[in-house]
Amino acid sequence: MAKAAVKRPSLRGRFITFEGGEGSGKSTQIRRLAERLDAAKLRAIVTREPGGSPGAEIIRHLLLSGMGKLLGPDAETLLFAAARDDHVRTVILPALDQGTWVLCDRFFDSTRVYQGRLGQVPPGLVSAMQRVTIGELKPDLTFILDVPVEVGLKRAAARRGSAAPDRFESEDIQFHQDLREAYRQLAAEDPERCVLIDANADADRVAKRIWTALRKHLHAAFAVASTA
Ligand code: Z5A
Repeated sequence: MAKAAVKRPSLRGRFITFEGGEGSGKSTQIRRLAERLDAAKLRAIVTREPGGSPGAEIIRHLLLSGMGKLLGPDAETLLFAAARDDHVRTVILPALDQGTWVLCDRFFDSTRVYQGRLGQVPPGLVSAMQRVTIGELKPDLTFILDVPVEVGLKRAAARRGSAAPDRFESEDIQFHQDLREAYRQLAAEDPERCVLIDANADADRVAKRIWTALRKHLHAAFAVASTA
């Protein structure tokens, strides 16, 4: 007798992005999550934007040096888009298609927040870039790490030591406050995909919050897929 078909979530890898302001702890938490997935025998890669592929890393260098800023906000946005296009085509999509999880430090939400909401690049340009670079690709889950501005800047300054601040680290305090607010708004507008994580705690505690949220989200996604 034929078995009743059980619908399962597809074998495509999961796409998880991390967002947040300066020094919010994204890189630290991505590493922690990758270790946990590894212990759970799930294949995952860690990548970042801007960058993540050889071509995009060259553009990253230009952007963080401040070269993009000199060209003006629209051209700088195009540079972020060019880097993303290469990264998505050569790294993210092939990995997801092979069933590998992709953990990405920043993605399209950074363009929406930094260039769109704060940089005042016209929404039409931001959405056109989204269509061209990522099409239908959307993260399955986005963690937005939230810390008070002073805490994030203090952490970033301690890590930087005597090195010069980069293009974004050099922005004034008001910029960083607006940034935090824009991310909190984003989380409120898209609660199915975005989880706001209180990241003003020690790294172990933040990692626990992320793991709990991930399990909850996956449980919900599995339940939806098996009743669809
Ligand atoms: N950008 C954009 O404008 N548009 C776009 O489309 C994209 C990006 C994709 C890339 O910067 C810049 O590009 C970014 C936005 C812009 N601008 N900024 N700023 P980046 O890649 O060089 O840096 P970042 O993404 O901002 O991350 P970060 O500054 O490296 O910080 P982080 O990854 O969030 O934090 P971390 O490295 O994990 O931690 C920072 C320090 O704090 C470090 O010493 C840790 O050991 C410490 N830390 C971490 N967690 C904790 C806790 N819980 N307690 C205490 N200390 C901690």
